[in-house]
Amino acid sequence: MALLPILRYPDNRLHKKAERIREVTPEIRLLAADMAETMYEAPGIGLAATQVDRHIRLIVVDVSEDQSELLTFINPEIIEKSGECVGEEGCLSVPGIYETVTRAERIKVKALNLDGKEFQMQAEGLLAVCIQHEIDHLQGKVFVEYLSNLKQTRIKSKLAKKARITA
Ligand code: GNR
Ligand code: NI
Repeated sequence: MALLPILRYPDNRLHKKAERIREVTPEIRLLAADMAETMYEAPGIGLAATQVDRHIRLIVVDVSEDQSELLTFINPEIIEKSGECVGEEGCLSVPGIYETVTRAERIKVKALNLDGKEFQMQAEGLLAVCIQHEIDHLQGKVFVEYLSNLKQTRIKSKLAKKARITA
């Protein structure tokens, strides 16, 4: 297993659109395991392949307190959504920034598991928010794009400044 470097906003690679996975190979399973390790180490509650510069439709999520509920979604699709839920979001690719985003409260997702088998799952609350956040990454969308242009500009310069200090 290996820890993978996480892309930091602003980075054009975070806006690439991920490709559908044609076959769940051992390489995909290894990437999913490395992504889970990277997510837990960060620590975060989700990670999309886009964030580790792999532009394929793969996400991992675990919103449990004790890292006991790892979920892997391959080619995830939201097939139903309802309600609204307003909450603070953060992102491992946008460190130190927390902003309010409105999402669907409840979703139904269809995906493949690591055996290449299709499954469906209902989610609500934080799990639903996290899955929507990760699927956005696969579309090349970072949560700050829901904010005003002014806020996006401020976040970009704040992170650029921080990168200059830490580099
Ligand atoms: O760790 C994470 N926390 C989080 C909190 C609120 C809404 C979404 C998230 S996802 C984030 C990890 C991450 O950046 N995934 O892409
Ligand atoms: Ni994120």
